[in-house]
Amino acid sequence: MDVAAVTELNRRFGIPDIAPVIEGNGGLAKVAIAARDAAGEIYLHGGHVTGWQPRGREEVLFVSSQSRWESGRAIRGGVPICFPWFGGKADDPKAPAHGFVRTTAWTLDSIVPAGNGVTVSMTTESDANTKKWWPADFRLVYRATFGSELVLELELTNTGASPLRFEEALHAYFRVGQIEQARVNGLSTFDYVDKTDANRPKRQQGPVVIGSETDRVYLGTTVPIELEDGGLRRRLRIAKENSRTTVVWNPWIEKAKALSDFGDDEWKTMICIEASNVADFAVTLKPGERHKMKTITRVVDF
Ligand code: TA6
Repeated sequence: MDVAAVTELNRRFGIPDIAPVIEGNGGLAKVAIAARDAAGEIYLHGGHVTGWQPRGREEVLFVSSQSRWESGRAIRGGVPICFPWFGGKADDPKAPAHGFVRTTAWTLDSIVPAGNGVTVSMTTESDANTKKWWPADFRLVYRATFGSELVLELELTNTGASPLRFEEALHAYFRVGQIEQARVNGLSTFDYVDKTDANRPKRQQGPVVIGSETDRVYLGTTVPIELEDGGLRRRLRIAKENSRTTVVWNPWIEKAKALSDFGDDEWKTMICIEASNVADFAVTLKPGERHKMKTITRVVDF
């Protein structure tokens, strides 16, 4: 985006000192939040949250040092928005992984104070480009509130005349001190699909610990979960609404090497925990209907 366009966005929407619109990496426009309760940032590219640091705490989100910052490519890290499908598109191997909204420019609608934090709202809608991949008419509104909690709301409206069925995920990358010292509590006894083992169905017993490539879709999960991080000596409490699957991913050694926008050793200091509605838990909306998936993340003492 050119400097004049960023300057104009800042004039229209920026909150001086607390939430200006500035040029971020790759010249992409971002809202840079420096509020009393939190710092953070969100790019118009992909509606992509790339930072959240509650006051008195360390940065919570992971962003790869090798990430690309260009239209048409997803930022590696932060919270990519996966929509309207998750992973590969079942009927089109040429379609972009995780859908098309994480690689397009969203429209900035507002930046408003929210207590001692800030809420940024963005929108993306169906158009001729999206219909090349997916025929539906839709409007997607994303509200990100950066405060003592990170609250992300993804609201879809079916603006068309026929029902639509979609998958969605807030594909959040969290920093950890050392992945072997991390564990995810709250998924015990849930069934999951193990994508590293031919999608075999399995059942979780106890906390999720990471000791190899991990790529799991936990089914029917609606409860809050906790990321316990022995390395950074903190816990993240991740609650959600209107989401019935949770994805847990760490690429481990070989997959990390295979990703050109991910450092070979970065698997050691990240884990993805993704509120989602995927596979059998995809959502169907009638014309005019709305659906809002929400996550609420908070840092609590170790
Ligand atoms: O959420 C886990 C996953 O579906 C993995 O299978 C892996 O592909 C990851 O997403 C990253 O996908 P991306 O398209 O961002 O490289």
